[in-house]
Amino acid sequence: MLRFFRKKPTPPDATPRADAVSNPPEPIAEVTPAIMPGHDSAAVATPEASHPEVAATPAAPADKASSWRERLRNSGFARGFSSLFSRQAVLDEDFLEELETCLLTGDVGVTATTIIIEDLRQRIERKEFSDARGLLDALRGELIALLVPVSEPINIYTGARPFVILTVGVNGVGKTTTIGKLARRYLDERKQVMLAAGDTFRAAAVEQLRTWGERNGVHVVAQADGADPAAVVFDALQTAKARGIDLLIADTAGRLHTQQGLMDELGKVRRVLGKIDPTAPHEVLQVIDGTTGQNAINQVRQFQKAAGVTGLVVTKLDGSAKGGVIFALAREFGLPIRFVGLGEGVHDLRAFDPYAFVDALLPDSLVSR
Ligand SMILES: Nc1nc2c(ncn2[C@@H]2O[C@H](COP(=O)(O)OP(=O)(O)OP(=O)(O)O)[C@@H](O)[C@H]2O)c(=O)[nH]1
Ligand SMILES: [Mg+2]
Repeated sequence: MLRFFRKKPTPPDATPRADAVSNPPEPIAEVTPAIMPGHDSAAVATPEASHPEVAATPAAPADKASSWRERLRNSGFARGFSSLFSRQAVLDEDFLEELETCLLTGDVGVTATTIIIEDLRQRIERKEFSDARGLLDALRGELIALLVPVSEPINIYTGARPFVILTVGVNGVGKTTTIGKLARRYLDERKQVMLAAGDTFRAAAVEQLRTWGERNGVHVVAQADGADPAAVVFDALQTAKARGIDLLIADTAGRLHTQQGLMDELGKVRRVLGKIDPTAPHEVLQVIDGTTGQNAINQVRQFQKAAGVTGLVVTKLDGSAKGGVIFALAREFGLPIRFVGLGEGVHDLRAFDPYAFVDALLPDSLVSR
């Protein structure tokens, strides 16, 4: 356990930057109201530079926060906070220890937890706040500050045609489902979408992707089971180019990050895409199961090495996932979290919004200002 109220040097770059909270990033392609500067002047009031506390940071609009909260209500993280805060504890060492336990058991990870707790401890020593409410308010800011730098949406409007997304990840994390949801999303933006059935390993995989294709009226390029996945995506990119498709999304077979041979295969898939378009794939999207816990860190490390991951999707946050792994991933890699999966339905993929996410995890009373 970490000890509180003791002096400990803070690593130079360890403190979450308060300015990250006060300056939401410029939106790129997909903008959510909670992070759109100027969208709602009341909601996005910029905190005074000299007072970086989060009391002044934008709260997600109430309807949005409640819809995220509805989906995340089973999160162990949310439940832990709710129980801690409902006890109206006074701000003492025991309270901070409980908070630390909450973060650790919520999958936030030791590194991010240490940073958050140490920062809060220093702020208590500076008497920036003196009650539990003030502390939780500060915590909200710390959590948001960790996530704001990784809340950069995918920008498929780069001029690349087609823009190619390669999805990767371990078995069963939600790759194919995410592809189905993404197809729907971009069809709704009036983009021409095509899918590549690069999972030739599992017999039912092509069928599963075809079903999503049929549901959305999207063409799926596929070959027989057991075909070389690199050949499938090569063929798909050629077809997509010839047809002037805007967005090609390639599925791949789930693989354990420890299976070196299968991991190397992803490198080959990347290379053949590059033969047709040297800038492809434009996005390597790793899908992470939000219930995985700290193992997600190893997964990302290995897929990053093998496939050059450029963005993350964290799925299944609607279930029993603790949700905290998002903070651990943000701290460890700084890779953009493009989307989160909040259910199995076609519309249950949300562009990641750090304000709505954090506000949904924290007790109601804290965010309804
Ligand atoms: N509750 C919930 N379930 C999800 C979500 N995303 C995916 N799933 C479910 O997770 C299961 C696995 O999803 P798939 O899309 O087949 O996963 P995959 O990564 O393609 O699996 P492999 O191809 O076998 O590696 C399915 O039952 C999906 O419905 C989500 O955001 N929430
Ligand atoms: Mg699949």
